Amino acid sequence: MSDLSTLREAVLVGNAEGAVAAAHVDLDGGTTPLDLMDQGVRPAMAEVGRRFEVGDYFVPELLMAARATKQVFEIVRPLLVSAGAKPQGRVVLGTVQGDQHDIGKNLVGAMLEGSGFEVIDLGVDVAPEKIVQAVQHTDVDLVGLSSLLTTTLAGVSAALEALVKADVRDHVKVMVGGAPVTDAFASSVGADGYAENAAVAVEVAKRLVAH
Ligand code: HCB
Repeated sequence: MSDLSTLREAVLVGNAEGAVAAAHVDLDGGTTPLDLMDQGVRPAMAEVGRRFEVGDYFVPELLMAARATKQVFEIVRPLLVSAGAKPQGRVVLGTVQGDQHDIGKNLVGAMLEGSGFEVIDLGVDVAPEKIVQAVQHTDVDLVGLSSLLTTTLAGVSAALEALVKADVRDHVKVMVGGAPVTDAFASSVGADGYAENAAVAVEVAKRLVAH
């Protein structure tokens, strides 16, 4: 596997063309699609976040890095999905209300699809009622919620509360993830599982639908 430094640097400076070119070189050199995202793109995005936090980067830099990441993901997604296995279950995915971040959710979705899950992606800024409707109207095994902002962690609990209130909480398992989410938070809001990355999300999903 290459050291992915060219890819990381391109993402970091928001050079989409350079990131795509580096991704092709890395994949041709034997890097797996998942390693490309988890060990190349993800650390670069963490550094983008750090620079934003300390005031070196502003929203335009975040957007440029996100654009570079999305273009890399366009190459990676079909590779992850074509790895497909036997049907595992149906998952509803969504980024919670008030939150627009979707790169991590999309990666989780592609990995789940690649592992044989059917994924219904509700998108970003998903209201609790929309999650309830998806569970009521579709035969869903698992709900996967994503939250990237500390301010939208409340959206995770709101979604879980809405499922309880609609009397459908027992019909599905719920997995949660995203940068500010922790195992302790997941337990505190009554989720069934927590995943810190897309590979773990697949393991957690498999475990939860098996019970
Ligand atoms: Co955003 N942003 N952002 N942002 N952003 C973060 C999240 C900060 C941490 C940056 C920082 O300050 N260090 C910060 C949040 C601070 C906080 O709440 N504690 C922040 C902020 C403040 C904001 C705005 C408020 C900025 C502003 O406007 N002033 C604003 C909010 C907009 C909104 O949502 N309402 C904002 C906007 C943006 C964009 C639009 C510019 C862009 C998002 C583009 C997009 O997603 N389409 C953006 C980005 C790119 C980031 C960072 C830099 C990267 C996020 C990312 O894509 N990571 C992020 C910094 C960071 O996270 N370190 C920063 C890469 C993916 C692959 O990792 O962790 O998302 P991931 O997903 C993993 C993992 O968590 C898990 O698996 C994934 C794959 O391995 N997982 C799940 C995720 N979801 C799961 C669900 C499951 O069920 C299971 C597992």
